[in-house]
Amino acid sequence: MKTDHDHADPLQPHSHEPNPAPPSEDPTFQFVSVNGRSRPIAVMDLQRLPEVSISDCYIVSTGHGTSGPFTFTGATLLAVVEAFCHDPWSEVEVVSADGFGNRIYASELHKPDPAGPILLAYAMDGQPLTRTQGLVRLIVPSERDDALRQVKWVGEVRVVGGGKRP
Ligand SMILES: Nc1nc2c(c(=O)[nH]1)N[C@H]1C(S)=C(S)[C@@H](COP(=O)(O)O)O[C@H]1N2
Ligand SMILES: [Mo]
Repeated sequence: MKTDHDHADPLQPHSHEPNPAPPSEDPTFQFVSVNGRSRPIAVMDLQRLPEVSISDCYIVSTGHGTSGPFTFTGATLLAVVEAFCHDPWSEVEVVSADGFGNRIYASELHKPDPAGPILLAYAMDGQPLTRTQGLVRLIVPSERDDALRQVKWVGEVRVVGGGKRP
């Protein structure tokens, strides 16, 4: 039987691994714009954008249970894309150095779920995220599917140009 996870997109993985071994100690990630230009973004750059905190976030995993509730703090992914990309765009790929990643559609950013907007979080419960916790982490407040969208150690944010549709 086909399930939601039966597709070829590696950014919508069907297997899930908590992967407790962080690939890097450096929270800086590369922002790749629609035109292919790449620039590094450090936590300090995220902190210049409006600070958003979302309470009652859970990291849901079948493997090791559910943890939380946490309050994650960061910049919204929408604010990051709008600050650093000035071309029309339709999707954002958020990928970790370990290859784990997620695809986010513009519609999800423009019409946030009632659970809260999608964040690039740099703090949890008022403390900077540690290497083990994910340094800069994608937080998708609405996601309850084995934490498949809660990308730790964001290494690259790639903006995909307009024209593509979910
Ligand atoms: N970079 C990266 N992020 C990841 C994963 C991963 O393998 N690599 N696994 C995901 C899965 S399946 C789970 S259950 C959670 C575990 O997060 P935790 O260590 O905060 O509980 O991280 C998610 N984010
Ligand atoms: Mo998971």
